[in-house]
Order: sequence, then structure tokens, then C-alpha cells
Amino acid sequence: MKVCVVGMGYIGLPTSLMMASHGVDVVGVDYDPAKIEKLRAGQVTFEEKGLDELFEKAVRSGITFESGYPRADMYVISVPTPYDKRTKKIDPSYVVSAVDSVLGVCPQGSIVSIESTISPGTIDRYVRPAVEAKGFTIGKDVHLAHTPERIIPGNMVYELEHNSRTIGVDDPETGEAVRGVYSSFCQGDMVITDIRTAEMTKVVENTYRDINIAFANELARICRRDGMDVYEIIRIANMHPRVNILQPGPGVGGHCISVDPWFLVGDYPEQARLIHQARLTNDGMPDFVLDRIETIMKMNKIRDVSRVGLYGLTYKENVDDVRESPTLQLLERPLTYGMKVYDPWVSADIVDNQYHDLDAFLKDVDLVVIMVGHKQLRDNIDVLKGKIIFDTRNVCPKGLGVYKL
Ligand code: SAJ
Repeated sequence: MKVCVVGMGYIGLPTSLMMASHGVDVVGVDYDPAKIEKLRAGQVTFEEKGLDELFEKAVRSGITFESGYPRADMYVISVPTPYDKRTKKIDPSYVVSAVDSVLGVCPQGSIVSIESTISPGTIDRYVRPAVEAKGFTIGKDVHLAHTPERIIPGNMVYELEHNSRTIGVDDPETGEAVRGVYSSFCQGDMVITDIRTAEMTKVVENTYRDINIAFANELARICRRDGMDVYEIIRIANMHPRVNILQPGPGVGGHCISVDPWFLVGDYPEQARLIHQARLTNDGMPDFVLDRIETIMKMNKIRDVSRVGLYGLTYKENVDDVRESPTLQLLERPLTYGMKVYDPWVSADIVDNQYHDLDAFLKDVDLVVIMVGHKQLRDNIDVLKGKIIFDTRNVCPKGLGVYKL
């Protein structure tokens, strides 16, 4: 079985490497020639625990990288699925255009599987019509599938092998063929279901997490009103055998949890009330953080925002991904203009007043706002000695000059 993975991004690259290093004949395709050049030169395109080793293994096993689409038995489409910020609906154009390109080369009977997260109904609404418009009969000329990923950035390699998976298909034979490919490396259970259920399940998983983070963030707001310690309350409540509250934070970023619930809100505005409110609560956290910064500045007689430093630009700890990050959301507010920023994981200059050296950053600020709890900081918390600290991630011990959410 020859597999072509389309899109060498955060999901497509590790998935293709994992298949190749477990004996599957894999070609990785991307329309960005620079990315293909980099991969061919032996470099991965982003940082992730265990990815370098996996890459070497896959190269030794014969993975190749191409800009053009080859003939293959199965195509795994792993391209971006942005959403329209105004209408909250998915933009399926990358998926549809990748499918179009695949149809130009695929042999009869091949499988086209969408790995990207899509809003429920996308395959019926956009992919099937695109395939039929080209004169292909689904189920005969080409078989469709949806194989949503479930891996968490920061632990992708482990989770690729160990998580269970959902396989959405139109017929059991295609399901078995897809299972055959994924079972080369995946030790988890694989559930075969219909495509619509697979689409919905994926979005439901991320929505569940969003709502639970929103609950923690709402508790933080309630506790702030009356000076209660939200972390202690969560710690104690979680000792109950059926309670497992997540951690409050400065907001929810990443390209999944902060996006997927909007698909449901966009398509089901009348029904998705709780989901909508959770999104608003989480999206409101950067403003809550900004209010706290202003209060803490007043309490400490800091008048100049340029003496405030934001530690962390990524959407969460120990990854280099800044998509939808709470820090970037915060920096959109005019009141933050002039604040200093530092992140050990971000080497490119992406915002104003960004530092690349922790000591230089600390020397220029009085108030440090911990936006991300990178290991670098957790392991060296003493470097913050003498600073006023606003710790939105609960990484510092409580103490004088340490403020929490
Ligand atoms: N966060 C909190 N408090 C928490 C947990 C997370 O504020 O207690 C914040 C994080 O800091 C971050 C955001 O939420 O800004 C999301 O981070 P995350 O680690 O919860 O999730 P992602 O976005 O990295 O990955 C999620 C995962 N989904 C679930 O856990 C249900 C992953 O399994 C999915 O594959 C991924 O979305 C995806 O691509 O859909």
C-alpha cells in the first residue's frame, strides 16, 4: 500500500514519519517548495519532542518528499482548515483544492482520507460535490474517509502511537483498509464509524475541553471577586472521585480548542448556547489579564507600561506554536503597546519589543507577567527574584510580590 500524505504541517509531518518508520511506503507532499527543500535537506520544520529521531528513522525507511502529487493507494489530506472569524464557519478551500489535485492523479479505487479537523457536514457539503463534479463515482472510482487526529502538541510522537483513533467511512471495506494503514504504528483502539459521526466526534472532543477550561476560568474570576484561592479550591475539589477541574489560565490558544467549538456555534447558534458562552469566557481572559495588570501596576506604583514584561508568546508551554496565543491576543489591546516580550521558544521577531535573551529582558522590566509556564522558567524560577510577578499559570510559589489570576 502506497500512502501519500498531503500537507507537511503539524499533523501531516509526524503522521507521515510515523507511517514510514513502521514500514509503510510513504510520500510526503506540500505545495510549499521551501518546506520540501528543507525536509529533503534533512531538517524538520518545527520543534517537537522526539520528532528529530522519528524523522531520521523515516528517512532510513525510505520516506520521500515531493511538491507534486504522486499516484498512491491512499491519500491522507492534512491541510489547514481556517474559519471565518466573522461568520464562525469553516473555510474548506484548502481541503477542497487538495482533493481536486489528488483527483488529477489518483488511480481508480484509491482512498482519499481527510485528516484535518473539519466542521460536521464538511465532507457532505463540500468534498462529495467536488469529487462528483469531476465525474468520479464515490464508492467505485474513489473511496472517502475521515481520520481526525487526536495528538497533543508537546507529546505528539507518544500519542500517535498510543491514542485510540476514529475512522469515518462509507463502507466497512474502506474502513478495514484504512485501519490496516494506521495499525502499522497505532497501538490504540480504532473505531470504524460513518463519516458524519467521525467529523462530529472530533469537534465534540475539543469542545468538551474548551468548556472545561472555561469553567476553571470562570472560577478564577469568581474567586478574584472575593479574594479566594482558586488553585487551592480546585486542588481540594479534585480530591472528590468524580471531579476533575482543569486549570485557569490567560486564555485558550492553539489552532484546535479555540477554533473547533466555533464550528458548532456557527452552524447551530440556537442550540450551542453553553458552547458559545464557554468560547466567550475563554476569549475574554486576555482582557481579564489586562485588567489585573493595570491593578497590579497601580498597587506597585508602576506607571510606565514599558516596564512590564510578558514572559511567553506561544499558546502553551514547551511548544513553538504561537497560533491564537493568549499573549498575541493580549498584544492586540492598545493598552499593551510598549510592553516587553520574551519567549525562549520563539526565535523569529514576531512582535514589537521582543527580546531573545532572558537576562536582557528581565533587566528592562519591573513587572513580569508569566503568560506561559515553559520548563525554562519553572526550572529557574529564582531568576525572577526581586521582580514583581503576575503569575497567570500558577508556576511560582505564593509569596510577597507574587500575584495570581
Ligand atoms: N489550557 C488551559 N487550562 C488547562 C488546559 C489547557 O488554560 O487546564 C490552555 C492551554 O494553555 C492552551 C489551550 O488551553 O492555550 C489548549 O491547550 P491544550 O493542551 O489543552 O490542547 P491543544 O490545543 O494543544 O490540543 C488539543 C487536544 N484536544 C484535547 O485534549 C481534547 C489534542 O488532543 C487535539 O489533537 C488537538 O487539540 C487538535 O489538534 O484538535
